[in-house]
Amino acid sequence: MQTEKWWQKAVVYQVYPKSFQDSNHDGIGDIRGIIQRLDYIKQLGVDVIWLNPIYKSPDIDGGYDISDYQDINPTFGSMADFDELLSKAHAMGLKIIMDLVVNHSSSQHDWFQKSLASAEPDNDYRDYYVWRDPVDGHEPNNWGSFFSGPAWTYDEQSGQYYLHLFAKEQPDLNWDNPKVRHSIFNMMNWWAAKGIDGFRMDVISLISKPDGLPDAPITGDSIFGNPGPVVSNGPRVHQYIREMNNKVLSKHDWMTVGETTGMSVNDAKKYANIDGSELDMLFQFEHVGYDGDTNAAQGHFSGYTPKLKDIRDSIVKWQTAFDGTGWTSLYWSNHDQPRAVSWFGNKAPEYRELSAKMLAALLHFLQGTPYIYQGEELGMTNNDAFQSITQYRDVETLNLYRQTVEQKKLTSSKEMLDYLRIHSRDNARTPMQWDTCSNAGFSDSTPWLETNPNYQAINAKAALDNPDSIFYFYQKLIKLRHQLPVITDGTFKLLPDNEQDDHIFAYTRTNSETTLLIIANFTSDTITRNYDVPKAAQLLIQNYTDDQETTIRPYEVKVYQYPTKSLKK
Ligand code: ISL
Ligand code: CA
Repeated sequence: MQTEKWWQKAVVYQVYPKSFQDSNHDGIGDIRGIIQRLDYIKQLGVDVIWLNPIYKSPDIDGGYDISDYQDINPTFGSMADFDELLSKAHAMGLKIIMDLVVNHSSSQHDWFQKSLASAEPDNDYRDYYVWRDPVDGHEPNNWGSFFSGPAWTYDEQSGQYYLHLFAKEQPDLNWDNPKVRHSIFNMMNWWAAKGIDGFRMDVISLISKPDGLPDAPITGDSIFGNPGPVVSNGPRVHQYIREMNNKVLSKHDWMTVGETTGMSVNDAKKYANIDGSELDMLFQFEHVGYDGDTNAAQGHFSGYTPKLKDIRDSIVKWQTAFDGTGWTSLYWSNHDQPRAVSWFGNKAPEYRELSAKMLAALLHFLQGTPYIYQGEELGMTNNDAFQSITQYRDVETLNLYRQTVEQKKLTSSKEMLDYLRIHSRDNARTPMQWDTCSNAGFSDSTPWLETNPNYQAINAKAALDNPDSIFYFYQKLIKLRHQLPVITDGTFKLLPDNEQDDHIFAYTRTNSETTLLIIANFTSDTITRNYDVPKAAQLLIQNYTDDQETTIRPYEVKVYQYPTKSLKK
């Protein structure tokens, strides 16, 4: 495997600016707040910061509704603040990648406002978006929005509908229009001139809509078709991304990561191919139980809980398929997912730190580029204090609640509230927990979203004061990745007999020099397993203080290192 690109050895730290650090007492995180905390990010040892959207936006969907791609949301600061952040980060050896949200814009974007103005052929901007006539007095097709309700909104003035796969304030851009592509590529090059280090590309697999916009299959008792499978990997998506590569990406030493939902390995390889003609890597969703989530939009709770076998099968599949043929990204959580320790680990006080470290090591010894979502390095959890819908802010959550409870698809709101405490995107968006001051040191005013009350125990200050903290465990993992080539270039192999194991995930990484053996207990059970560890093996990192060899304790993780040619004992 060729591992010469800087991003193949990099670790990324994801900052959700709204919830990271408030610097001006309005209860909302901002760019100056990030500047204040650069030392903390640097101390963790990561190489890159991915910023969720900070552009001008009415903020219907956490900034994923952009009204000006070349301006900063005043709530977050000014362009001068951004320039300062970028130059300070660079001076510290930290790169910054931005979020590129170009499947849709905000309905407040100038392009959409001009598009709305008239349906006459002389309106150049009409065709920037996807407009269709009604069919039999109804929506042009049966697509539902990913955020509940129909994917079409009617415009009285012109008598046409516009498409929005997400909220109605997020109209889909028409990528078939060369002017749209030209405008987007220009905008990207404008950011390149500022010196940013790449882009994370929001739902980039959805940009090419299928010809004729056919109805989508209806599942469950939904009245809408799910456009996901119909719109993903549309007919011209690779043509458009190659054009973007040609006109923008290939000109800069960037890293790019495409967010692509519902992707097979073979589909994914087309985007993240080794020849560099499209993107560097993707976020795919299989291991985070994406499919478990989508049922919720129909008011059905599949009861999906993460099972080791599913997660392991998925990881093995992606590790194996991409070995030598492409590059993947590695993550347990982000701003759309529940907190990793709550979903995959165990947040009970006796297991929280152990399971957070186990998850960290399990992921960080895989091949790919690891992403750490803010607070993951502290073992931050879902917010159990969310007891009422009035405490939530996320548009997906609120729409889902409206659709299921207020429209009486569910008889009680309790079921929904229980579901949201596990799955709502707001779990990941509660303010970063810095210390024991009021509002966790995030802000001295009431935060835009409630702080998780457990900040008294779980916070950055406590972590930095404790040499055994999850924070320092991540710091060590990141150092190891920088030091040991095998973590980047080694071949991944599941141990024989591990495929059906309900408790342990055990794999090796091997290059010509070094082999790493990773043994992780995904459960709270104590297990006996004999892994035939070579005599020459040394423990590289572990989350207990001793090695009981064949006895593997709750959430134990241990990583052995030995020369690849060492004899078995
Ligand atoms: O969040 C989800 C499930 O909880 C997904 O359906 C999510 O909407 C999908 O992964 C796309 O996410 C991205 O685009 C959205 C935005 O709301 C998300 O925050 C973003 O990550 C629309 O721009
Ligand atoms: Ca602020």
